[in-house]
Amino acid sequence: MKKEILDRMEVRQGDITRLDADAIVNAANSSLLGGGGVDGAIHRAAGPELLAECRTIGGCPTGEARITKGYHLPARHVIHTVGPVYRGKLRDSTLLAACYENSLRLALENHIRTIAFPAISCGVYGYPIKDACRIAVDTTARFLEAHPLPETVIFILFSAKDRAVYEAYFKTIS
Ligand code: AR6
Repeated sequence: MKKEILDRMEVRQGDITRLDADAIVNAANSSLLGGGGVDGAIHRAAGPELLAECRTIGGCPTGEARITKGYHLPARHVIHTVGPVYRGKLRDSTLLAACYENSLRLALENHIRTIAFPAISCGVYGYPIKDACRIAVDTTARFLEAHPLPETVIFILFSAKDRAVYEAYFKTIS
């Protein structure tokens, strides 16, 4: 993969709610009214104003994305996307790729320079991390090839194990 594209992607380990980025991505459910995992953590850190704005949106289908403000988060915006529940079908990968593509498109439209993604669908929704990582990175790389924004995409993994999966994949494509 081209160095200019690789240089626009970063892997980190940590808590996405602490990240000072133009936008962080939330692995939401289709109600957009909160839940557990990273969704619960984002709502807790952003405060009740985030839920109030989400209520005005009226939900989001799987694979699509919606943008809100970040309220009390260090991040200025939250891009909420709904990953697929993993069932081992081809359609799961199409929907997961759509989450990345649609989130990046919203970022571009909103002039976002730095965006951070958690491992969408890799918690409660059961997507295997290795497969999800490939989809996340390949979809993002294709988008970055075609667009000047976002300038930087951070993949932020909660566990050391998941970070190692991303780092190993980047080694294979560098
Ligand atoms: N920062 C970064 N990553 C995190 C954080 C955090 N603070 N907390 C968890 N993760 P999940 P899903 C990782 O279950 O599989 C919710 O209830 C976590 O280790 O949050 O897309 C929603 O409302 C995992 O790798 O999201 C939906 O109902 C990844 O984030 C449902 O869960 C995603 O795990 C969505 O399930």
